[in-house]
Amino acid sequence: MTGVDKKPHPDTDVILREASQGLDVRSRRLFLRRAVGLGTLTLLTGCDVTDGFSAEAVLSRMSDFNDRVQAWLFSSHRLAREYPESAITRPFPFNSFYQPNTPAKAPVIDPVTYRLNITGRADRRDDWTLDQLYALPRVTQITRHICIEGWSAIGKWSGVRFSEFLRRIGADTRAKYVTFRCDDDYVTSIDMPSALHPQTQLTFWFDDHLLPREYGFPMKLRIPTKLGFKNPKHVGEIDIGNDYVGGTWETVGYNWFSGL
Ligand SMILES: Nc1nc2c(c(=O)[nH]1)N[C@H]1C(S)=C(S)[C@@H](COP(=O)(O)O)O[C@H]1N2
Ligand SMILES: [Mo]
Repeated sequence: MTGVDKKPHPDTDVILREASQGLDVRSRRLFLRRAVGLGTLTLLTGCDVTDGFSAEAVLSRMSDFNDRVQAWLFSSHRLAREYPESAITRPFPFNSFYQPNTPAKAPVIDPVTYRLNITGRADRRDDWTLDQLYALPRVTQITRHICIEGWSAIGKWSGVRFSEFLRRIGADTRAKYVTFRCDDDYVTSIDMPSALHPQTQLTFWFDDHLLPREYGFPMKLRIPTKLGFKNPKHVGEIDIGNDYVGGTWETVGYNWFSGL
């Protein structure tokens, strides 16, 4: 296998409760049964790998299966909970894939020369300057960020709805994936329904200030319906296409869908 730590998340109960919030009692029970079922399924298959086959191949097929089951179970209309200002976690935690895992190592990006590149299946693939991006219609959310490593925190993020941005660049929304390449060489990709989810946000402001360097300057994608590692910071290129690219953590075994 891959050495991915499978310890239960300390906030699991809170997260499941919030994900099922707003559903009637019947749907909530169904949701919880399915959520538990998915975990059990993975566990059973993990234990089943005893003969001939490569464990990695089986598990990666299992993970693909989970992705499809989850995409089917959790419609793109389910909303993550939003919180009041008083719930914001201060200071907000920092996390990175590079070592040492410290804000001092975060990439230094010049706001004047920075350009966002658009590649793949979009009609308008011109580069964007930060001033052009800052002029887009702005929305704000206060939501919980959940890291697979076992912590969560509530933050306030502002920017443009990603669905609105995709509309402006004439993205082919029938394409399967949106891939994000970041200026610290981090990569992740998401499915199109998640990209079009109303709370998925291209974020330029954090807690009413320009996104600080350590939290992803000049831009991150905020997806409150997905785990933290599916929220790329320092985004430099957005690619729309049908080829599965995976991502930095996905490649070492984190489940690609990782969300609702
Ligand atoms: N470019 C980039 N994006 C990234 C990461 C990273 O190392 N580089 N780490 C991911 C992980 S695992 C988490 S938990 C969050 C951390 O975001 P934060 O520093 O704002 O808490 O960013 C995600 N996006
Ligand atoms: Mo994370």
